Amino acid sequence: MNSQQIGQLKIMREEITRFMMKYKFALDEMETKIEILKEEFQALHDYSPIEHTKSRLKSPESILKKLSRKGLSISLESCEEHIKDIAGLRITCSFLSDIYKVSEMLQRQSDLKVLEVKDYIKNPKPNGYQSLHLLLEVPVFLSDRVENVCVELQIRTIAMDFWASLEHKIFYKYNQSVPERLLQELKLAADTANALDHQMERLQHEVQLIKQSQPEDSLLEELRSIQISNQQFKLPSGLLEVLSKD
Ligand code: 0O2
Repeated sequence: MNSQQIGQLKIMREEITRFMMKYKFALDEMETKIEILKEEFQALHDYSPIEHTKSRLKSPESILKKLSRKGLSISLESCEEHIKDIAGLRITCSFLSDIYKVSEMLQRQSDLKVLEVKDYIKNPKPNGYQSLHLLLEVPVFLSDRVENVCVELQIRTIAMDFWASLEHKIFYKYNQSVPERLLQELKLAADTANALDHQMERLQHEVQLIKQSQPEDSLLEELRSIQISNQQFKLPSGLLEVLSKD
């Protein structure tokens, strides 16, 4: 490689780094938002609808492959315009209804712009794939400008995630040409996962009802303390009397 080519490589590397960084920052912003929702819910409702989150940046190699597969031109502008999952974030929820709760909470945030919603739960893919997909535009405040960056968000239950991870592995193992019998079994497994999600949803409602009819003593004990993150605070005794005087 001659010195001119090395110079060009240096410039290209810097451009790609800048380009990828803004997607990484958009993921950081989203992860903070989700962590806040999670902690707030946990503190106020003693329960979090979010089990865990996972984020990833698409590798330059996968981005290139996707552009070629779609017959698109190879440039950073083309990536930005056509590849919407460079920044990908997956939220795994405990229950089906939590998926829509989390999605609504995020869609209500005024700094986020919803570009697209694909509901593969109401309309599962023919293979049985289920998840709620959102394309969101996130403002990223850089040193000299604000960039609106696209993030693909997938929200699913633990059962949906379990199925999708296995299906993904099987597809890779068979290099996409999966035997018909396996495809049918995968579809059956997706139906089972779906039935499990509905059963868990019903159980969760029952547990909520039991919690509401908790004995007064243990309820009072619970109401006398506040848990914020990993700190627990006891409310001062006599606080209710002091407050009710005002
Ligand atoms: P990876 O490695 O997870 O990133 P697109 O291909 O994104 O331009 P499309 O089809 O409109 O176009 O996207 P869609 O339907 O929103 O789905 C994109 C992502 O959803 C996939 O990303 C997967 O992560 C997931 N997904 C969609 N369908 C399936 C499925 O049938 N099985 C599994 N396991 N995952 C699915 P990538 O880029 O394919 O992969």
